[in-house]
Amino acid sequence: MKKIAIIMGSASDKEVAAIAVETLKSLSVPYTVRVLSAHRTPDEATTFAKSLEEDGYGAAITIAGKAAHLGGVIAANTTIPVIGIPVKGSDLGGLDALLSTVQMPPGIPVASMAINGAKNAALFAAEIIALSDDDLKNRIKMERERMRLSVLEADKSIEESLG
Ligand code: RP5
Repeated sequence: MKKIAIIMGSASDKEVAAIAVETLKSLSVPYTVRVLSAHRTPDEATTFAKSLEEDGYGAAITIAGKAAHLGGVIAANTTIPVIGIPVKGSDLGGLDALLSTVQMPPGIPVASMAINGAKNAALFAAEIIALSDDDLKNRIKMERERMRLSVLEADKSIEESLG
């Protein structure tokens, strides 16, 4: 199975990365986690991005706050799909990172998730890998079924308590 690369711009993004890791683990998707900064370690980030495809990665998740250029830098150096998670910072609430991630110039796409949207980033990356892996596709479908049943259960208990 292809692997997912999870790249965070700083160790301070660890809590967001942990949610992506937990989601990939629950689907038994192999992953690697790195701290690589577009600004502080640009050479290392570029080198890692350039080797993604030959190292067996099928998608990359980038996690960055503030002037979040990490997704763009990784995407500029690989043709595997890049999914960006803008991180909520203390000053602008993550709007800065959201706009930096989503407003890529035509030609180098980054699929931006919501601010701190680590769960959906991991699910989206897993769906990309699942295009060529039916077992993984079934595990994703089972997870959706579990969600459906939990909403039905919530509906039932709300009816009992407030209905
Ligand atoms: C970004 O700047 C990182 O992704 C992080 O979200 C933010 C702040 O980084 P630190 O100053 O906490 O290292 O590059």
